[in-house]
Amino acid sequence: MLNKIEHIGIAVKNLESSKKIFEEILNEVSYKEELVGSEWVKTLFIKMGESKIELLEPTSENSAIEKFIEKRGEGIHHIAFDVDDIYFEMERLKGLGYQLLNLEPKQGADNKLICFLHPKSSNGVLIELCQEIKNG
Ligand code: CMX
Repeated sequence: MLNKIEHIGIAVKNLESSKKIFEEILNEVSYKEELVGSEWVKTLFIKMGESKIELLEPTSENSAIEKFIEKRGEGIHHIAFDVDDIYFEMERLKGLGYQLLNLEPKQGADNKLICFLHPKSSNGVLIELCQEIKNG
């Protein structure tokens, strides 16, 4: 089941200056900064009700976020949906013909298993499925 919008990802050039902007707008202090080495990205999360805003700053020219900013500038990069069972949803969407970026879920930021759908198969919107990793 898809439960809610878990977060909206925003590509930024500089996490520090964007942190100030989004903390001011949301009137909320960020709760986590995390480097995701495998994705060449530094992330920062700010809570907003049941959802979050995730800021993403590229740490290398290999980063998809770097390519995105070069081509389109800073802005909304993806929408992430919280799911109960990411394996089930991946199979379901693959069966319907959607292009998954990975065959198995990957470890993402903020203690999540994640999988992206290619924006070409979803009207130009990059969609992330994410499932909280339950510890213990
Ligand atoms: N939204 C919509 N369209 C996008 C896009 C985005 N975020 N990023 C790229 N595109 C478009 C490109 O403009 C390009 O369009 P055209 O063919 O019309 O020029 C097309 O998609 C292909 O883009 P590409 O850069 O050539 O890239 P790939 O096909 O190799 O990339 C993509 C696939 C976009 C899904 C991937 O690069 C990506 O963004 N992956 C997600 C990475 C990410 O967000 N990691 C952070 C994870 C942190 C966490 O854990 O939360």
